[in-house]
This record gives sequence, structure tokens and C-alpha cells, in this order.
Amino acid sequence: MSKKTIRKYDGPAGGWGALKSVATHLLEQDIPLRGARTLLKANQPDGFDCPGCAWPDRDHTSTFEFCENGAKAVAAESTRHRAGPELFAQYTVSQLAGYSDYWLEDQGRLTTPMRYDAASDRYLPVGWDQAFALIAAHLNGLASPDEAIFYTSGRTSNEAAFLYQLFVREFGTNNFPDCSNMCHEPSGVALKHQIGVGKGTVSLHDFELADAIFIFGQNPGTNHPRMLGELREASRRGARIVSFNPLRERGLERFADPKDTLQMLHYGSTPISSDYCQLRIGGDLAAVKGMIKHVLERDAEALLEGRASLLDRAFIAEHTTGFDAFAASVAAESWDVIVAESGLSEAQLRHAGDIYLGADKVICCWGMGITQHKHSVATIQMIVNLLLLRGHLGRPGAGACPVRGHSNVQGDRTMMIYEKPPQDFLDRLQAVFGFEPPREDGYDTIGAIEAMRDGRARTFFAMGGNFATATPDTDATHRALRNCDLTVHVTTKLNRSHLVHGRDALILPCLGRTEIDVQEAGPQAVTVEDSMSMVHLSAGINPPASDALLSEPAIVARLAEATLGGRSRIPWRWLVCDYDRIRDLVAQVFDDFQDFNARVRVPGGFRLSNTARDRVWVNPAGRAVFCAHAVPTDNPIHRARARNPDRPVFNLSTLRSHDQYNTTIYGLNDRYRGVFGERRVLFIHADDIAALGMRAGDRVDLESLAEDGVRRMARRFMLVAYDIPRGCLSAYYPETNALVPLSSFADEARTPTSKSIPVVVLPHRPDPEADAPAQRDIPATVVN
Ligand SMILES: Nc1nc2c(c(=O)[nH]1)N[C@H]1C(S)=C(S)[C@@H](COP(=O)(O)OP(=O)(O)OC[C@H]3O[C@@H](n4cnc5c(=O)[nH]c(N)nc54)[C@H](O)[C@@H]3O)O[C@H]1N2
Ligand SMILES: Nc1nc2c(c(=O)[nH]1)N[C@H]1C(S)=C(S)[C@@H](COP(=O)(O)OP(=O)(O)OC[C@H]3O[C@@H](n4cnc5c(=O)[nH]c(N)nc54)[C@H](O)[C@@H]3O)O[C@H]1N2
Ligand SMILES: [Mo]
Repeated sequence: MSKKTIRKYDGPAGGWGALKSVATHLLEQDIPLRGARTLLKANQPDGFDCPGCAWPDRDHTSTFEFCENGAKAVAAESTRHRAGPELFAQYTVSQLAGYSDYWLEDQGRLTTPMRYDAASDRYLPVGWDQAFALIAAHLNGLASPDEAIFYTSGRTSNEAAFLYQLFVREFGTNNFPDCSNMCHEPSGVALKHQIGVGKGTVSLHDFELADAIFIFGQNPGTNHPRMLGELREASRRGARIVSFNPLRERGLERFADPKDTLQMLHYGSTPISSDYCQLRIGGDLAAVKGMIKHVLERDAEALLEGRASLLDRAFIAEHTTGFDAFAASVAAESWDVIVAESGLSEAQLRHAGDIYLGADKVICCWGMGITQHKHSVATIQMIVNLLLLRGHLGRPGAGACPVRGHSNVQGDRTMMIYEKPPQDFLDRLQAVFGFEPPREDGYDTIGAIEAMRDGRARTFFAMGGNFATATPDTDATHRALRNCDLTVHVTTKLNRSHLVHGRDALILPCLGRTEIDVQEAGPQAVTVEDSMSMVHLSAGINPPASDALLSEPAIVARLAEATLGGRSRIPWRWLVCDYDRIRDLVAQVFDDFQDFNARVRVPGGFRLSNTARDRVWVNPAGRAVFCAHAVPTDNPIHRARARNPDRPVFNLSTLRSHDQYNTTIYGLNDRYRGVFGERRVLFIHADDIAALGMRAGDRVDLESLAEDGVRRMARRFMLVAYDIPRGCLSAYYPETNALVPLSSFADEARTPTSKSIPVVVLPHRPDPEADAPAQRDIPATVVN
């Protein structure tokens, strides 16, 4: 455990620090040798897909791409530590709940199915058959299938996801909240309306050709380290890389590739961003609209002077709709509003607009800094408007690139882990399987929490993830989960969701992706889809963490059998003997997966079709749509400031540290941001600290200014003076999730607004009850 220190980090992203960090993490998991061998099989044709992020890898073949955080994800799964029945015998559930998220996962891999025993407040071992029988009894006892909720996190393979949705729909509900609801849902909603497909349009090859890459609200040095390899090459060949981020993220500034021996020996590094726009939180729509305003003004000048238009007029005429109304709305937006809301100067935005105009091929990337706001759908559409102006869709080297999170979150959606399934898909299910699927939309993540809270849902089943901790409004979510008759978690490691449970509760341990999955026909591979629509195989290489583990597909099949019995005509057990059989069914349901088994065995896999990439527009408009959106000036943050004229109201953005994978905390350091041994930090401008009459290092409490009258607090954060715009704050997720009201979500997409929470900063007042949980493993050390 490291000492608590805050010190500026001057090195590049990657470099020796990354190698050292990997070595440390392997040692911490007691796996120096096996772990290293396992790492070499990540993203190899005969290996497993890295359980880290969804960034694609070059052709998914041959070269080993070093990735520090991928290595940590692999090490975390291949750990030698075990959380077996002895652990649960030693601690009651209430005692376990007193430990931090870090400590819980650090206990290691779960080995045995466990059932909650209320009399002793302990989890006790249970047989698989009894576990499935218990779930079946609960499900079959519900007044309606719609009282059951089935969550999915994005590591679940295509095969498991396909069987899971099939079982749940045959059981009779579309209640499929998933992590995507909290993540890239707005990208799907925005793009589907605007260009007809809810996915990105670029491939890795396009990154080799682009002249300008704009990166909005993403921290690839930590969350998609392999993306830095592409950016480094782009930067070296002179492409302009423009980053929009309230924080100066090291990975967007400089990168040393650990694979580059020469660079490593000379402690060299490559600059990444040519331009860095440190905008205000939530200011992206204004910033992009400013760039567009500049582009349209320059175009008007060109036309006036008798020069050729700077826009791709042919593309606009042939492929788009709504241009005139859109151009009028841009002209009507004042620079004053654009500058005030973006926090960038007119000159900065005009400069960024000139970079756009100077490039023949443009890619726009975005991440959670864009999607987790009230106006996220509109912001994404503004980014796509920018691309449309010069026809940067459907041609090489250009396009839209939402950078997904979980390694198979995109594939899970393709397999229809979706609470709003289209009717033609349901028709197909009915035709292939002969049952009448439910036709009503189901609950998304927020809807599921509300339903459990209000007693409209009684059982909660999670295929992976950490629902209790990843969701907003922690108190409300915990109450909702405790209100259930049954909570079930299919999982690899212990986490808080298992301790915030219903009256009955089960923990079902499953194989991880790094492990060999043997079924009747022999060792099995699964498939996943990356952020750029490439589908490929993944096969584990390690022996399972315990003999008792089942694979996710096997768990679904046995649950389906136990629940549906003779009611189902689907041969569940037969299907999981050989996953080729599952893939054959996938091919029958989705046209894009024709010849699935053959095509996925070609090294590197295959790319799913993308109509927008071919300039075919399958949205209702039949064309790409220019979407006019005013710069928002009446969001919750504006209203909170208006209601509180006499005290400073800040906009808080919650983000990931370098040593975490979502709710899985690997360690307490955030190397590139200079934070060591502590997670309860609040990044704030030095002048804001002074204006509060406080000092760096002081402890503060945060109170969110919600509009529903509920008081939400997060306590004991340490002030860290940081290069961040005034009025903006950043702190880590999930420590801050309690501050996000359930009722605060993205328009149209209902993604919680985790990147813009209006808060006030108060001196810390110790509160024994609120401060107690989850601090026990952190030793008290010096702060300097
Ligand atoms: N190692 C590691 N890898 C991961 C994950 C992990 O936790 N750890 N999580 C995975 C998942 S599920 C996901 S979704 C992705 C997440 O990857 P990212 O999208 O990079 O997620 P975050 O760390 O939440 O923050 C994104 C960035 O947005 C910036 N930001 C905050 N607010 C704004 C804003 O209003 N505007 C702009 N322009 N920027 C803003 C923050 O400063 C930060 O740099 O990573 C995936 N990969
Ligand atoms: N405030 C705030 N909240 C956020 C975000 C934010 O930026 N700010 N980000 C949101 C985003 S983008 C996302 S995607 C969600 C993430 O939400 P989730 O996907 O629900 O959370 P994770 O932390 O990724 O889940 C980790 C758990 O997954 C289990 N697990 C790991 N591997 C496997 C496996 O192979 N199989 C199974 N069955 N289980 C496995 C382990 O038990 C581990 O504890 O959180 C969201 N919440
Ligand atoms: Mo995510």
C-alpha cells in the first residue's frame, strides 16, 4: 500500500512507469510467471480477447501489443488469491460490508456457489442444482415475468449474451438494463437517428490515413492505452490531434511506447495532441458549434469572393437533410454564449475550426466526457454535424468513433441485450424459435432501480458487473436492491453488489475469459465484437480458478432448463455442449452473422456491415440528418447557480483513476495525475481553493444540489490544486456516485449525468456513521 502523496507527474504516458506498474501488479496477485505467459496470449489469434477495453487491435493477429491496463485486467483475473467458503465462514455479510471495494475484490476469485443465510447473516455453500431450483422457484412465483430484472455488464461473450436474451424473452420480459445504459447509450441514440446505425463508422485503418483527429472527453492513456499507439503513429506522420478536455491528461500530451526499445532507452516520448482545448465541463456542444460557426463564416466569405465552397456541397445535397435550418441555427447562436458556455476563447475555437478546414480526412472520437451529461445526445449530434459539413462519413480516413468501454459491450447490444428490441427482431425470434416474445419495452438501468424501489420488480439477476456500486444515487439503489425477494450475481470476484442483497441471495462463480472452458465437445471459444465492429474468437489458456466454476453459457442453459422445464422447445443443454451450435442459431437470427462459424475462424475475424460507412442511410429520413441544437443555458448546473446566487456552485465530473477498472479498484494510485495512496481527492483550481478560504490538503464534504429536494452527500475528500478550469471539479467514480440523483439523466438516452453534478463544497464535518464504511484497509499516512 503506498503512502498518500500528491506530486506532479512530469513523465510521458506509458514508458518505464507502465512496465514497472505491470510488474508490481503481477507480484501483488502472486503470479510472476503464469501471469507473464498469460499476457503474451492476450489478443492473439489462438489466445483470449483482452478483458480490458473495447479498443480493437491491429488485425487481431501476431504482434503483441503492450498495454499496462490490459495487463492489470488480466492479472486481476488470473490472480492466485481465492475467496472460497472459508472467507464467508470467517465474516458475516455485515462485517464484509465494512471493507472497501478494493479489499473485497482483493480476496481473489470466487470458487463455490454461495447462498445467503439470514439466520447467521452469512453466505453458505450451495450446490448448483439447488441454486438453479431456488431461482426458478422465485421466477415462476412472480405475478408477471415483468417483475424480474436481468442486468448485463459488458464482458459477457456473444454466445452467453445470445442465450441469455433468448432465455429471458422466452421467460417473458424485455427487462434488460445493462452497463451500456450508463455508458455509450447516447451515442447509439444520437447516431441511429442521425446516420441510421448506432455504432462508430471508422476502422483502425482509417487512423492511418486521417489528417486530423479530434478527441472529445476521453482519457486513452488510462482507459484505452492501445489507442495511444495509433495516435502516436498519426502524430509522427504529421496529423493534427486536437483534444477537448477540462483536464490536461498526460496520455493526450505525450506517450512513450514500451515496445519502442530505442525510445525507451533514451527516455524519449512522442507528443500526442498538437492542440489542447481545456474547456469547461459540459462545454463541448458550445465548442463544436463555435467551430462550425467559424467554418460556415469562412465558407460564406469564400463564396462571396467567388472561390469554391469549403463545404462538401455535393455530399450535403445528395446525402443529407436539414442543412439550411441547421446553418440558420448556427448563425443565430452568439459568440458570447459559445464562449461563456465552452470556456474557450473565440480565437481558440476559430483556430480549431481552421484545423478542421485544413484537413482532408477527419476523425472525431469521444468517450464518457461527452456521453454522461444531460445534453449528451445533442452534443454527439453536433460532433457528427461537424463531420457532415465536409463529407467526413463513409470515406477512407474519416468518420465517427465513439470509443466503447467494456470489451464486449458492443457485442452484447448486437446480440440484443436491449430493453427496447425492434419488432422485426422479435418477429425473427418468433419465426426461428416458435415462442411469442414479449413485445413491450423493458426497464433500462434507471427504470430497473425505480421498479425495485417501488416493488414493481421483485427479483434481480446480474450477468457480471457491480450494479450496486456502478449505478447512480447509491442510497436509493441500495434500498431498491434490498427490497428484492431475490438477488443473484454471476461473477468472478466478490464485490459490493453481493453484500447489498435481497431476502434470498446467490453468488454464482463463473469462468473468466482467460480460462479454459471445457464442454462436452472439448475446449470452447467464445466471440466478442470490438469498438470498430470486428468480431473474433477468444479462447482461454489458464486452468479454471476452481473446479466448481461454470461458464456463463452453461449457467444460462441450466437456469433456462430449471425455470422453463417442458415449456421450452429449445435444447438448452445440447446447445452448450458445443458453442458452434449457439453460433449457428445466432446466424439464423441475425443476417449479418451468416456463416458465423466459418467466418469467425479466419484469423482476425470479420467486420460487421455498417450502412453509414457505405453512405446508405437506413434511418427514417433516408439521409444523414443535420441536427440543429441550441447551446444549452438551462441545464441543472445553470439552475443550481441561479438558485444559489450567494455561494459558489461547482460542476463536478466523476472519472476513472489509472488504477481502477470501473468499480474494480486495482490500487490507490493515479500516476499520471500525481495522486498516490488516496482515492478521496477533489481536483480543483487553486484560485477556487483560495476563494473558499481553504488550503490544498484540507478535507471537504460535497453536497449535490438536486432538484428533487433530497440531500445527497459524499464526504471527506482531500482538496488537490489542479490545472482545471475555475468552477469545475473532478473526483473519482464510484466514491461520488451517491451524489447523482436518479432523476438526473441524459435527454432521450437516460444515461445518468455522472459528468455534470452541481455541488457545493463544505468543510468536512466528521460523521461516524457516514464515514465508517470502506475505509478500513487504508492506513493513515502522511499527506504532503
Ligand atoms: N484501465 C481502465 N480501462 C477502462 C475502464 C477503466 O475503468 N479502467 N473503463 C472502461 C469503460 S466501461 C469505459 S466506458 C471507458 C471509459 O473511458 P473514458 O471515456 O476515458 O472515461 P473517464 O475516465 O470516465 O473520463 C473521460 C475523460 O473525460 C473528461 N471529461 C470530463 N467531463 C468532460 C466534459 O464535460 N467534456 C470533455 N470534453 N471532457 C470531459 C475527463 O477529464 C476524462 O479525461 O474505458 C474503458 N476502459
Ligand atoms: N459516477 C460514475 N458512474 C459510472 C460511470 C462514471 O464514469 N461515473 N461509468 C459508467 C460506465 S461507463 C459503466 S460501463 C458502468 C460499469 O458498470 P458494471 O459493468 O456493472 O461494473 P464493473 O465495475 O465493470 O463490474 C465489475 C465486476 O464484474 C465482475 N466480472 C469481471 N469479469 C467478469 C466475467 O468475465 N464474468 C462475470 N460474470 N463477471 C465478471 C467482477 O465481479 C467485478 O466485480 O459504470 C457506470 N457508472
Ligand atoms: Mo463504460
